[in-house]
Amino acid sequence: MEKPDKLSVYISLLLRHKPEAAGLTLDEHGWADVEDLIVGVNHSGRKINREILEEIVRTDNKQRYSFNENKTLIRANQGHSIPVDVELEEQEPPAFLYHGTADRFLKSIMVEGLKPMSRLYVHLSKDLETAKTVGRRHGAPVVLKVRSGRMSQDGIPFFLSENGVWLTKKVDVGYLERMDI
Ligand code: HQG
Repeated sequence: MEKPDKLSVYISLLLRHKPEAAGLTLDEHGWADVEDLIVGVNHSGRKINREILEEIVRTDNKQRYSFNENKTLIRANQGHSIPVDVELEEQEPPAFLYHGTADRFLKSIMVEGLKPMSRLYVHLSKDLETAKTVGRRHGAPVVLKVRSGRMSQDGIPFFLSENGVWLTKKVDVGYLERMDI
């Protein structure tokens, strides 16, 4: 059996970025049919069944996926590059949030601000440690402190995903400060 973490990466690719790779379609809210997903993943040469899928959803370290109530549909909670509306909840952010990135992006970020790049939103973490881990994915980590409270006062909306990731459309340079980590 393929290790669940590898399968999870593939499921995340399908549900966030490339559903067509397994012959899937997502509806406007990002839902895919569970049966179609199982068939599609098996067609790709990987082995999955409903039990394995439920285990992946239950144990995912970032709680990346949700089923609908009767478990006929599945979607990623956030992180999409394709334009779906996962019915994010707009919420008042804490005074500060954190963004982990790599030092090689810093120069451009300090000119352009944080942009969503290939995704729909800029992803922000509520604590420094999580941000550091996110930054490490890209290289030598750098953490930026985001004045989210001020942004919110300035009328910029924030959303909190099902799995606790803060999202916003962009962050202008004036709201950013590099941290010593
Ligand atoms: C950078 C993972 C140059 C940005 C994580 C980041 C997260 C700029 C990279 C989630 C820029 C995009 C998202 C600018 C932003 N110039 N670089 N103006 N603005 N960037 O992967 O936030 O495991 O799309 O700093 O935990 O790293 O997939 O975004 O370094 O929550 O569930 O462009 O992905 O979650 O990279 O990560 P990404 P991210 P999962």
